[in-house]
Amino acid sequence: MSTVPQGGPSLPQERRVVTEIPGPKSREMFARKQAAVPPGIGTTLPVFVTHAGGGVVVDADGNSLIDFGSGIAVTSVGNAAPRVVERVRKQVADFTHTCFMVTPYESYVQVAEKLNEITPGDHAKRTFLLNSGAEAVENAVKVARHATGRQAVVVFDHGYHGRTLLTMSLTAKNMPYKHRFGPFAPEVYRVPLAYPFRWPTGPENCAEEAAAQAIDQINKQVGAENVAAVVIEPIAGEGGFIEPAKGFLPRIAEFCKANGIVFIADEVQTGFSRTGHLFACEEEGIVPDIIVTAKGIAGGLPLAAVTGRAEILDKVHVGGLGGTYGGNPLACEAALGVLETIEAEDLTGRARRIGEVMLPRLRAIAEKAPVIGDVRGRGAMIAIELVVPGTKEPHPTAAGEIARRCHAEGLLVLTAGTYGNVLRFLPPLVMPDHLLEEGLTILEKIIAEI
Ligand code: PLZ
Repeated sequence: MSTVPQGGPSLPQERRVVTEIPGPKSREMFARKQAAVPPGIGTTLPVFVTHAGGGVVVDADGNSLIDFGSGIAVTSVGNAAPRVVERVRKQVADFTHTCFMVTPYESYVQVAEKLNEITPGDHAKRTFLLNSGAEAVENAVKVARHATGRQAVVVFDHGYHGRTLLTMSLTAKNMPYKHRFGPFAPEVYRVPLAYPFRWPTGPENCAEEAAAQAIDQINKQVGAENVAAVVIEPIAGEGGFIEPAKGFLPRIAEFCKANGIVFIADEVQTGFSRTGHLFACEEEGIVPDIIVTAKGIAGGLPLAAVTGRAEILDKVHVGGLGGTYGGNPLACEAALGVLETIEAEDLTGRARRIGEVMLPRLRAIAEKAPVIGDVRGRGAMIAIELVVPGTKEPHPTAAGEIARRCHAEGLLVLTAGTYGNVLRFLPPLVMPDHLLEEGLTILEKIIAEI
């Protein structure tokens, strides 16, 4: 065995805590980070990574952490996944960039063909590629406005769509995303989301009432005939893994269809098997007019896509869409490697299995811990919402404290939520069972302690 730790799946799949976390080497680098990088770029856990793969992240001090974050739902196939590494390695030696708009290359077209094939709906589709989720959401809105000749965009409470001017405007939460960054883009309208745990009249009425309110607000305040697009996450990610009550999404999609509104599904966080379907829209048979993807698409290389009905995307004039790096050849090869891996290793089934392990264990933990108000999610996109016991009052300090203690024990977890009171779990889909179980055991112990 090599003495130098290797990245990717050859990395020992074990939790190993050999220093305090963060250890001395990480602390030294973090001090340099504080001096060189503005504080606006926050840090969830200040350990500096040297290797990662399978279900672990290894830091500069030799600690091996169980990864329940996947770099925010990105490394679903694992870090340094073999098929990704192999393709990218070959590509980086062949050529690194030409700009697809200047002189094209085949891998971009292959990614487009593949996305046209695997996204929901069997209508004629087109795909174009960008660098980030935010850039792709912006482009989807540009296309919808162009195709409809309308301007208004409808978004939802708890929604997150990015940090650029338009996507920040589409995002619901002020702190930290919007605070003092205005003025925001015009013609953005926000309507209620069917949030079962917090719906005033209870979860049973949530879908119907929320949809009725949303549609009423659109009709009254905007006018359906002025709406270019509705943009929605099939499960709100940053907002706290809120799965809209069943029936809500189909009702909104139906309203869009009846009124010539482009239904845009933001599957940046939910896409590529994360929720136990290739795309989360499949759960309720939703066929979006445009689907936006990023994150899990390319194993961490920057890539995002807009895939939609040919008759919508084909309306934009020649040269109206693009960007220097969009669909970079390294990122396209990575995406092809990801798609091969998902198929070969049945990662969609694997995500479902992760949910089947996590949900019952978390529900059992919640029964003994009144600080857990809700356990929810699908596949490998699972969360617990923390509340002041006996109430529904959000408890962000409990979420922060649990996360801090998990980190100290070598379990990397992320927080989320409009109220900052959600712990979210996004393991790589290739995480071995023993690490998943060990992570849950640590979580159980820490929750019992607080
Ligand atoms: N749409 C649904 O989840 C990115 C944000 C991390 P980019 N979510 C992680 C942070 O704090 O900046 C996201 C998303 C959904 C769009 C985006 C934006 O994707 O690739 O970060 O631009």
